Amino acid sequence: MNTPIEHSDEYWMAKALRLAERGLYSTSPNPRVGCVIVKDNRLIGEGWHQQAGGPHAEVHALRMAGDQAQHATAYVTLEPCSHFGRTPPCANALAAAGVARVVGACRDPNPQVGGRGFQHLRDAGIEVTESCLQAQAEALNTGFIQRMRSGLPWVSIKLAQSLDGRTAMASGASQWITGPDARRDVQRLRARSCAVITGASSVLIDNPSMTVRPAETGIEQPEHLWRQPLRVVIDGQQRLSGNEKLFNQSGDILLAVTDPTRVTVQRAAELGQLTLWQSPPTRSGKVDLPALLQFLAAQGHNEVLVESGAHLAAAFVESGLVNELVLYCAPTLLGSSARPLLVLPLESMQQQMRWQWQDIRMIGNDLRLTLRPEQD
Ligand code: AOF
Ligand code: ZN
Repeated sequence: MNTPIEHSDEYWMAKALRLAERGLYSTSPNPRVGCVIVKDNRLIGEGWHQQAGGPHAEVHALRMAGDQAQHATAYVTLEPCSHFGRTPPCANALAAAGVARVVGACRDPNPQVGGRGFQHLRDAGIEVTESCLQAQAEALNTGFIQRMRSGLPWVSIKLAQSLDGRTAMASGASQWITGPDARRDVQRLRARSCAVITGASSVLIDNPSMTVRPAETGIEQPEHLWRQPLRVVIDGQQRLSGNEKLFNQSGDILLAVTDPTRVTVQRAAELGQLTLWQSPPTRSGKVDLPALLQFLAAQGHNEVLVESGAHLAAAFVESGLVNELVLYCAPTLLGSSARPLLVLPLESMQQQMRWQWQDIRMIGNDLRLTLRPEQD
């Protein structure tokens, strides 16, 4: 008889990571977390965190394992929590269930946890192994980790360009440069984001709804887990009237303004879905983007997606607070009078802004290029 192969810690952690990924579109402001419980080389429990306020991944997995959890090994993609939040500490639950060993992928950067979860387990006599598939686990929660460490959300800018680097005709017309598959991919980007930011110019030109349309995403998840990202509209000059499409779609809106006494948007305010955010004064008289991002992080927003025109996108890039560019490139030429990708008046080679390729793939008939700022 063949002896079954003893699976490695990485094998089981990879399973836990796949479970965590199921929470990609639903856990915010909480992180995406998965857990499997293994005994005698057999999976006896599994779970993933679905929604803030609901049970953590470990609790689901322990429930499934029942009494078998005694002397078993638990694989968790994030350090088990040690605090009483909306739910009681998972470190206590693992110890109470008699688990013998815990393998963790990464530490919880939440200052309420920050190593105390692992310490609690060790104090309870449980063997703890850390940093198993750490990079993969951290990649799943870049937004949560950054918010906890720096008080800023993870900022992605999505742009769609032609082969010659243009984003719209001189008139502003841009529908459509990329194909339906790329646009579906953008829906998925929105769906995983906590907030989507746009500017008044884009609203006036494109009249977008800025919503997630579940049927268009191709994402399969239970109905109750769907949520809409907060729609943030930067309207420093108060150019919007309130008759634009996005104000008439249900879902929360944050209007970032410089002078709230001049706000004319009434309808959404009457519907109770509009909040005003007044920017602190800046020298340029424009909305203070770093302050806006700090505010969003303080409200629990892990990942924000900027979907705007060439001016606002450039202002975000210049702020130095962009973590990722997601650039959809269509195989079409829009010509030299069409609009540039970013309005960045750079003059010398010393001023160039270099990026690093993170990922390149085809989405339908377009390319999706993902880049991150070059680290010095
Ligand atoms: C875990 N397992 O599955 C998750 C954890 O308000 P609560 O009780 O949901 O706590 C939220 C915090 O718990 C969150 O900020 C993060 O530090 C941790 N999330 N921890 O052990 C999980 N989702
Ligand atoms: Zn927990």
